[in-house]
Amino acid sequence: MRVVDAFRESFGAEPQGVWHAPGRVNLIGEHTDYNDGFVLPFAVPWGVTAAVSRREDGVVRVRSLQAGEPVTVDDLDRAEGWVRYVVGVVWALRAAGHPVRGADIVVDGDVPQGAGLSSSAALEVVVGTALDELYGLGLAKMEIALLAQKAENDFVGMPCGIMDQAASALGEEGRALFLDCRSLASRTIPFDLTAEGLQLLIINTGVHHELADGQYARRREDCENAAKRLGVDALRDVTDLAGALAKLTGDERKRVQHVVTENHRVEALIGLLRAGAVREIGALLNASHLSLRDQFEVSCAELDVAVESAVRGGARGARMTGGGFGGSAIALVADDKVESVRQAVTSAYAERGWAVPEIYPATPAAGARRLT
Ligand code: GAF
Repeated sequence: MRVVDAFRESFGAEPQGVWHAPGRVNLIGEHTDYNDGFVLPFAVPWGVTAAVSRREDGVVRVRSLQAGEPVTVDDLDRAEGWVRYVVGVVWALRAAGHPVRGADIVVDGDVPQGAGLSSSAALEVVVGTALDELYGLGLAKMEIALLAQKAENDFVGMPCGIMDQAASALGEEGRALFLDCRSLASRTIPFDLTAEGLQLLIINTGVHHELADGQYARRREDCENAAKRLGVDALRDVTDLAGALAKLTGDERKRVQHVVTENHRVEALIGLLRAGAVREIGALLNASHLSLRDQFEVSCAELDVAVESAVRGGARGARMTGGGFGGSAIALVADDKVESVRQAVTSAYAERGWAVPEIYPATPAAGARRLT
C-alpha cells in the first residue's frame, strides 16, 4: 500500500495500522443539519487512507501524499493549512479529556478535486478513528464524528453541521444514512439503484467560488436569527410554515421556507424508499434544487446548468449536493439515459466555454474502518 511505503520512507518504521474514512454525497436534506433537521447522505467509494502510529512525546508528524514533505507539529496552535484538520482532531480529543499524546501519520486521499464530497470530513474522521483505536479510547462512531466536527468548528473555524462527519463515520455499503441531527438517532436504509436499472451520477463542476466563503456562516446566522424571532430553539421546530412566514421578511423568510420544506422532502423521500419507489424520488430532488437556488441562495451558474441540462438530457431528477457555490450536482438517471445526460451536460458546458465536468456514478460505500 502506498501509505505504508511512504510511512516507512518518512518515519523509518512500520505503521501500527492503516485506516480509511470515506467522503460523502448527500441525497437530500441540505443545510438542514445545523437547524437540528434531517439529512440523508451516503459514504462514497473515495476518501482518505491513513497509516498511523502513536508517539508518546506529544509531537504530531504528518505527511500527505498529495502535499509533499512531512510536517512536524510541536505546538498544535501553530499548524497551518490542511494540517489543521489533522491536529484539530488531536486537539478535540485532548480537550474532551482523552489521554492522546502524539502520532506519526501519513495520509493519501482520492476524493475527486473540487467535488465538494467532503474530503475534509474524511481526513478528520480517519484520524479520529485511528487515534481512538491506538489509544484504546473505545469511542462510539458518532462520538468520533462529533469530535471531528468540533475540530472543524473550533479549531479550523468552519461552522459546519454534523452531516459530513456522521456520514463518513457511520456509512454502510449499499445503504444511505438517515440522521436526525437533533437526537443524533440514525438508521441506514437500503439504497440499491442497480436492481432498478438506475444510477446516481455525480457531476463535478470542479469550481469553487472563493468569494462565497463566509456565505455558509451567513446562512447559518440567518437561520439562527429567524429561529430566535420565531421563538423556537431551531428551525426544526417550525410546525406552522405559513404562520412562520407571515412573521418574517427578506432573507430570513426565504431561509425558513427552504429549511422547513427541505425537512419535509427528506421525510417524503424516505417514505418512497421504504415503499420501494426509488424511481419516484426525482421530483423531490428537483424541488430541493429549486429551493436551494431560490430560497437558500447557495447555488451558482455552473450547478444550475449541470442540473438543468441533466434533466433535459433525461435524468429523472437532479440537484446540487453539499454546501453549494460549486462542487457537485447529483442526477438520478436510468441506465439507458446515462449517455444522453452526459452529452447534454457536456454540450451545455461547452456552449458556455466552461471546462467540461467529470461525470461518474456513485454507490454507497462502507464508513470509517481499519484496513490492516
Ligand atoms: C457542508 C457542511 F459541512 C455540512 O454540515 C452541511 O451543512 C452541508 O454543507 C449543507 O447541507 O457540507
